[in-house]
This record gives sequence, structure tokens and C-alpha cells, in this order.
Amino acid sequence: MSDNQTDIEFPVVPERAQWFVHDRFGMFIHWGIYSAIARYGRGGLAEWSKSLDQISEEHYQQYFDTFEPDLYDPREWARMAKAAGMKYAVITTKHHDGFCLWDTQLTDYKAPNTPAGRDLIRPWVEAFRAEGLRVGFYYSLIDWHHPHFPVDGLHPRREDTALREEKRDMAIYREYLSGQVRELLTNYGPIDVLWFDFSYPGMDWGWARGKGHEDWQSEQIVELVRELMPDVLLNNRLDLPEAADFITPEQVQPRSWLTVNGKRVTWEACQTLNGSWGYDRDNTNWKSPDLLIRMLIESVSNGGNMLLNVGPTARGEIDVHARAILQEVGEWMKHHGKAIYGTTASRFTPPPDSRYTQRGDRLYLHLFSWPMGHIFLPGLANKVKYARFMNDNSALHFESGVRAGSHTTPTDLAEDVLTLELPAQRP
Ligand code: FUL
Repeated sequence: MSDNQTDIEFPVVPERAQWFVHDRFGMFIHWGIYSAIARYGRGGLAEWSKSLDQISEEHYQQYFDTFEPDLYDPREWARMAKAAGMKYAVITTKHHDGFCLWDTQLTDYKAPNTPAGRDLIRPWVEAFRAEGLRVGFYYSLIDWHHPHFPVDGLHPRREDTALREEKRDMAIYREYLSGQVRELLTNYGPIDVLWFDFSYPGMDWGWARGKGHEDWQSEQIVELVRELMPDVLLNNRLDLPEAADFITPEQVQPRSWLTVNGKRVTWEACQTLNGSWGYDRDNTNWKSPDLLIRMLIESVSNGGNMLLNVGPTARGEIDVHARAILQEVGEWMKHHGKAIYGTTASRFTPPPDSRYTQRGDRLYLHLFSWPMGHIFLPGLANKVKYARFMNDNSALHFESGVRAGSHTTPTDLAEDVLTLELPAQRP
């Protein structure tokens, strides 16, 4: 190994997660009755409105009574995800507000009882599967609607929670929770990912007494999940590190391979398009396609995945801004997807402002800024047979080693550098 290679210890990926580390790029979907709430430019986390804006149960009911997603066409969503280069998708079956998008038998607080009038998860699963995408369920452990949900300090109204605290019976909530997990894992065929959200161990916020995973006994949930669906991938938000197939940094872009107890693990960064997960009408804080592509590269070059979120509208559409962004990302993926799928971190260290991804002996160099004529790649002298652009497969000229005595070559380069010639314009 040369000085320019790092000694990466690649984690052993179990059979059931092989597809996940290959596919790298997925769609996250946050959709529910909160998609109708206008936060009037307050920005951020629309799906949290009930809590952030202290909306009472009675007031929140209006969004349930009027939930009418007449433009909902999951096949269109699936086509958009596929065209964006995404290989899997995860949808919120229930978010923190407790509203269920499927026809659960365990509560009336569900889509079939709104003007939507039906199970919205079934057609979603069918549509995404039909497009060849893998499917995942997000399920909130937190439930602001359930009368026996523990006081968690995040609850929308302190008055409400104070009342609940005395009466709550965790055993009842636990039964509800596991019953719903059972429904989700038995009624929709094989599911690829189960994305729980979220446990908060040891929380001590004075008046709040939620204990997170102790409250719902995560171990038992894991047991149930493994019994019903041994191969489904579980995220880490049950707060049982040993049971997690992958960990889930949120709205942050890790700059190195993530570790748990010093060991590299499988991970997936989840990212929003504009800071909010749920549809947030007045939020125009859109990330550019260019930035999102760099985030994806950043993830993969550090051994991770990216789950990119869309928040469909209350009518059931992915809105024009999100759509345009996905289209551009898809255009890039069409030409550069080979540098993403099945690739991972490289042992080679890239030059500044660039990243490597690697699959076998194919090394992909991603340039975040355009170098001036040449780029010098340490450690690659005499190691490269052929170099080309990805967008058009046009060949690139390169030369190994520092040209001895040449006045055109910087003198501070190591002997093992490879010089890659680049056109003046980025293709
Ligand atoms: C968080 C949630 O509280 C957010 O609303 C969102 O679902 C995000 C992916 O996870 O913990």
C-alpha cells in the first residue's frame, strides 16, 4: 500500500443488505394530513406542525376531515423515482401525528376514514414494485394521537400530555404498536426496509418522562420483526445498535465512513430537498441538483447511501419544484450512475475538492470544481490502463510520474503521481 492509500477495513455486509449497499440511492416520502398545513414561511419540518405550532387535537382534526388526495398516482411517483436513478423508496405509513396511511384495523385514525376513502399504502407498494423499486415503510414510534402514548416532551400540547400522563398505560400502546408492525409486515408482501423513528433513551426534560426504547421495549419489536420478516432491513432508531442493519444520519453529510464502537457500519444519510420533510408550501429553500448530486457522491465515497426526500402535496402530487430537481438529478444519474451503483469508498486519497468512488478495479473520480488543465492524482502512477469521461466515454490523456526535468511540471509532486489532462471546459 502506498502513502496515498488509506487502510480501509471494509465492513462485512450480510447477505440481506447486499442490495442496499449496491443500490445506494433511494426516495424518502413524507406524506400525511400534515401535508395540508401551511406554515406561512416559518420554514422547517412541516410534518412537525402539530407540535411546533401547538395545534390542538380539535383543530388538527380539520386536516383529517378534508384529506382528499385526488391527484394521487403512485405510479407516477414510482416513475419519477426511477427516472431520478433511485432504486428503492421508503414511505411514512404513520408519522408522529399518528395518522395512518393504510387500512389498519387498530385505529380509526386512518386514510380510509378521510375523504381519501381507501388504503393509500397498498397501491403505493404495488406501483413501486411494478417499477422494479424496492419498498420500505417508515413507522413512527412516537404517536401524538394515541391516548396511551407516553409523555415525551415533544408532544404538541403540554396540557394534553399532562392529562394523559396519569392515565396512560404503556402496555396498551405497546400492543397497538406491535399490532401495527404486524399488519405492515403481513399485509403487503415482502418489505425491504423498516424505518422506525425514533427512540430517545435517557431523556430528562423536567416535565417530560419518555424513556424511548424502554417504553416500547425495542427488543420485543426486533423479535417480532425478525420472526415475521427475517430479511427486512432495520434502521437504528429503535436504539439497539446490535439490531440495526444501518444507521441514519439526518440532514448532515458525514465526511468519513461512519463507525459504531470503532467499526465501520452500513449507513444511509437522509436529506430533504428544502429543509422540510413534509410538504411546506412557502418554503423555497431548495437545494440545487448540483448540491444534491455532490451529497450523493459524498455519501457513496464514504461508504454510505442517500435517501432523498420528497413531500407530496395534500392532493397527492410531487410538486413542480421537487419534480424539476429530480429530473436533473436523473439526467446526471443516467450518465454517471455507474460511478454510484455498486461502488464504495476507495483506498486511494483523492486530490482536493474531489472524491473517489470505486467498484473493483474501476476508480471513479468526481471533480467538485474544475481544475486548470491538469489534475495530479497521487499514488496512481503506472496503475491506470485507460481513462475516460463518463458522460460520453471520450478518452482522456494521462501520463504517469513526474516528467523529469520538465519545466511544465510542478516540482513538489510525488513520484507516484498520475497527471490527467482535462479540457478547459467541464463537459
Ligand atoms: C425525524 C423526524 O422527527 C422527522 O420528522 C423526519 O421524519 C426525519 C426523517 O426523522 O426524526
